[in-house]
Amino acid sequence: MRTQVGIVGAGPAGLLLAHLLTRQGIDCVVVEARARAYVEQRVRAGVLEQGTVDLLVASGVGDRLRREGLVHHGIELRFGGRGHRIDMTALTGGRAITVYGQQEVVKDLIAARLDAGGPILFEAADVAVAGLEGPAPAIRFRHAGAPRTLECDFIAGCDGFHGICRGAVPAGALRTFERAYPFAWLGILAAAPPTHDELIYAHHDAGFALYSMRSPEVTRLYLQVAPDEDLARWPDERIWSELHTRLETTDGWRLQEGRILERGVTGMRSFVTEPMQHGRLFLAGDAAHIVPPTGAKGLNLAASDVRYLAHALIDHFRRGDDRGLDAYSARCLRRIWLAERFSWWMTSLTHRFPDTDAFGGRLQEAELELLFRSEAAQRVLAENYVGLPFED
Ligand code: FAS
Ligand code: PHB
Repeated sequence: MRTQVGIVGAGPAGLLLAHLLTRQGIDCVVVEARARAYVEQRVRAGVLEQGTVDLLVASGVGDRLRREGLVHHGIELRFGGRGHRIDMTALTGGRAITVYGQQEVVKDLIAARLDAGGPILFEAADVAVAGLEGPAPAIRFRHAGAPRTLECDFIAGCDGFHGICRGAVPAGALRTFERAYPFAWLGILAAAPPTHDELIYAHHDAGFALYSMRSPEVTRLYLQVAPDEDLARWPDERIWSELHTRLETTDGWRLQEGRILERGVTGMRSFVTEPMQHGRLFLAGDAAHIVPPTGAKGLNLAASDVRYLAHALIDHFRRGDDRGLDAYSARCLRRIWLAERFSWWMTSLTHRFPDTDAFGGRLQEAELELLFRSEAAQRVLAENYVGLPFED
């Protein structure tokens, strides 16, 4: 088989790239290891930056997002039993976030691609890439039991953190930067009507907690737990009692419980690969970088990477202009490091670190107090949270 751009991975990065390229008549094929049903039900992120929403709407896959997405103009920070709202829209000249499940974005992109007759090869096995440094790289895999080779002009590695593309780059050609956190998140989806109409980030002596939602019927909640936490040690009652403890305020706000629909533990790490290109392989999304979810940046960085990559590939195929491809890695990394900094800062601000001493604990509280008092500090948080404008 032959195509212009071979895309490994049908997550948000791979699917959005395929969508943006196909709209401009660039030929591409998506090769995905898992089945469609699995990819469409995987619960992950839920917050879309202004720029991500604008991109999805402008490229014609924003109808359901606009109908069902929950637009939020602020978030709340809680500590010491008190809450403080950050009016993001007022502080950023009108920008906002939209709460819309990642799997809904994936469903919309898969539907749009199949409607457009664009190929997605689900359940591809033994996927490997080759010839990255030559003029005609290839993706090799087994599909429907038969060995297949997809010859490409370029390969987009959108196969996530545990994919094969980053590992296919010769040792020494990439440099990685990493930070692991001494905790994880226990996340639940619950059939409980939201008790609050915006997200709540709570700093508590017992650990961090996050109140989020997916719809008027479903809430999404997270608890800071030990890095190797065993879910079996968290019966429903214990999860709810811990959420009540960490989220409730002295003014009587009370969390509404409901049947737990889904639960999981997610590790926390910061990770960046430099550069994000090797020969004719371009890495995008979690294949190149990971952020702790506290800043709600994971999905949004994947979208901004492929926005730059699509522009660059279109310039290459349309005009033979390779400046975008040559600048791809540096352009993405400037935005990625800003998001890494923000995600690390939000995590440091709101979580309990086992090795924090008494002095460190007071500094954390002072940082939160500053946010309660200083509009300038709130503006920096708001600008980063809704998403910094793209620097094109
Ligand atoms: P993805 O991992 O989404 O997609 C990669 C795709 O490649 C997958 O479909 C995978 O099956 C496929 N693939 C892998 N190996 C392959 C191979 N060898 N061949 C072919 N295909 C292959 N972010 C938040 O902001 N909030 C959250 O609450 C949040 N929760 C998360 C929970 C978890 C468990 C994880 C892992 C991430 C979470 N994130 C969250 C971050 C998340 O949103 C990611 O940033 C986002 O999924 C990145 O999208 P992609 O880069 O497309 O990678
Ligand atoms: C979510 O809704 O899943 C969510 C929201 C904000 C975060 C992380 C996850 O920071």
